Amino acid sequence: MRLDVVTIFPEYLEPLNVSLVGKARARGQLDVRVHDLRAWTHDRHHTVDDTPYGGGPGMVMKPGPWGEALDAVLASGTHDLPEARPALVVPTPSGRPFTQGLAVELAGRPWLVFAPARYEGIDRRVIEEYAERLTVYEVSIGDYVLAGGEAAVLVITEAVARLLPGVLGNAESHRDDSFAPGAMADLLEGPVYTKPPEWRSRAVPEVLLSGHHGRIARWRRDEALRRTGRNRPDLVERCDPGALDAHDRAVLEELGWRRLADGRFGRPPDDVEE
Ligand code: JEW
Repeated sequence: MRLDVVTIFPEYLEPLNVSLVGKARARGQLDVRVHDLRAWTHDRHHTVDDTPYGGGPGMVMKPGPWGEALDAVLASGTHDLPEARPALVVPTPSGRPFTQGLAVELAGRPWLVFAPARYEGIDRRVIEEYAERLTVYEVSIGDYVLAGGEAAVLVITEAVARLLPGVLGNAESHRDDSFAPGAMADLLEGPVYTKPPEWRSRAVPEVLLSGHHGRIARWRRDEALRRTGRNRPDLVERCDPGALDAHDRAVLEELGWRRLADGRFGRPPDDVEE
């Protein structure tokens, strides 16, 4: 897979030299190229921003440098074949949510071009222009406000790179990752432990040392359910009732969840005295 990143902060992408992505690059599994947007400016101050039409606070990234940069990056590859065409990925707080499903989709593409913005974002005409030639993904990595898209590029790149064939070693291979579509009925994962069996007077839960695989599986599932109910009630609410066995239902009811008419579970009302 080929990845290009066009940014005014190339040094922000240094982590792509490290760890999983860095190793995939060293092995030739990933071809990563980082470009300085200011290389496609022509004024003495290498200006990439200007005031917003219509007024308002902040600055907007000018379309000129982005157009020249993206044209140059696109021209540097052979994408005559439609299936080899790059996808343009633009991080923005108003994009579609970045999920494991979208990571899988992006991992299936041969070439991703990232356009992380700064200021108040990029002049809309740039996105419209490239949407006529490429698949454009405007993506949000979460409901919080970053100062620019570079950190989102690092997040998306790591989630995508680990899905590429041969990038993960056997030791860290894909298990039933939470959020992988269909994983464990969409429950969060429970806690994990390793040696020693006692650390600072804290024992590893005895069931995990019991060798009783049935009891271990049940305990892990209970812990996963408890954690999901506490941290992600939205996942419990949309859980397919067919994915829950009688024991699961008992655990949820013990935690105060109520069974609704359709078999799904409803969140107990907050702060209601019983
Ligand atoms: C994010 C890129 C570039 C992604 C996620 N644009 C914009 C914008 C910004 C702040 C508030 C409103 C709009 C700043 N900003 C970015 C923010 C990505 C840029 C400029 C981003 N959160 N924030 N998930």
